[in-house]
Amino acid sequence: MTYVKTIGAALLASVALASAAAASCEITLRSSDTHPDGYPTVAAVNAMGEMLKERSDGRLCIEVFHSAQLGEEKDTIEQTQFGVIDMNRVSLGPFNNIIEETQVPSLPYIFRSVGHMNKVMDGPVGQQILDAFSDHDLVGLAFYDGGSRSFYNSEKPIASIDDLAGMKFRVMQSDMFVDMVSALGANATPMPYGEVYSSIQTGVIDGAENNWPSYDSSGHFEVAKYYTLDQHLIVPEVLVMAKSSFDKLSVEDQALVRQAARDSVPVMRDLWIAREQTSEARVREAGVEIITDIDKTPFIEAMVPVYEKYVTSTVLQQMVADIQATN
Ligand code: GTR
Repeated sequence: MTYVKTIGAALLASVALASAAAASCEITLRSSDTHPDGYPTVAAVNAMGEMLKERSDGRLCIEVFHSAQLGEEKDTIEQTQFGVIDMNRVSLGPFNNIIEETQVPSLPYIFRSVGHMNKVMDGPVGQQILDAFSDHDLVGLAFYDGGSRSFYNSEKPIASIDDLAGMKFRVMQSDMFVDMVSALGANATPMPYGEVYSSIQTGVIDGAENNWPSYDSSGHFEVAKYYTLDQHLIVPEVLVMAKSSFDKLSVEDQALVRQAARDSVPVMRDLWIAREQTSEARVREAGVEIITDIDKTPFIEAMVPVYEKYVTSTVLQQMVADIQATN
C-alpha cells in the first residue's frame, strides 16, 4: 500500500512538473506539416522547438501539428499568410503560383545534385528567396532538404519519355509542374497530397512523383509499384512563419526564432540522409520495381519550353545563371 502510494505520489509529481513546464510557455507557435510524426521535417521542427524553449528559458515553444492535421499544404499556406497558423513547413512547389522567385529552385533539372541545391540555398540565391516571402505576409526562416523526385506509377515500368505518353500523373499544385509533365508528353492533375493514394488506387491517376521518404511514408508504393529514377526535380522545402505572429515577438525573440530555425537545418539534413536509406530499403523489400537505367538527356532537353515560359524576367534569369554558376 505504502509502495503504491509512493509510486502514485511520484507519478502525480511528475505530471505536475510536466504541466508546469508546458504552462511556462508564454507563447506556443503552432506549426503545420503534411508528414507523419517522426518524418525528418517534423522531427527537425520539433528539435527547433526544443532549442527555442531552452534558449528562451521556457518562454517560447513550438507545437507541431503533423499528418496534415491543419489541412493540405495549399490551404495551410493561406492560413499562415492570414496568421491563423504561426509556422509552416512545406515544399516550395505550392508557393510557385504565389511567389515567382520560388519557381527558380523548383525548375526541373536546375540542380545537378542535392549537394548543389544545398550550396545554392545556403548562399545568396537562397537568401533572395527567403527575403521574397516578406512581400506575402510571411517570414522565410530556413530551407530543408527534399531529396530528388521521380515518377512512380501503377501501370508499367517507364524507361524513356516515350513510355510516359498519355499517362496521368498527380503533381503538386503548381502550374509549372503541370507544364513540366505536359512537356514530357503525359497529363498532369494537380491535387493535394492526401488525395493521391486513393486516386491511384481507384485509377483516377496512373501515378505521381516524389522522393524515397514520401513514396514510403505515404504508402504510395503499395499502389504504384513502378518507380523510375529520372530525378526530374530537386525541390527544396521551406520553413516559414506568419508575418503577424513574427511581428508580435520582441526583437530578441525574433532573433532566437531565426537562429533556432537555422540550427535545425543540419539536424534535418542528417535525419534526411538516414531516412532516405531506410525508406529505399523498405520499398525495395516490398517488391517495388525500380528503374534506374534511364537516359536523362531527353528529359532535360524536353524542359526547354518550361524554362522559356517561366524564366521570363531578368531577375529570374539572373537567378538561373547564378545557380548554374555555383559549383
Ligand atoms: C513531399 C514534401 C511535402 C509535399 C509532398 C507533395 O516530398 O515533403 O511537403 O509537398 O511532397 O508531393 O505534396
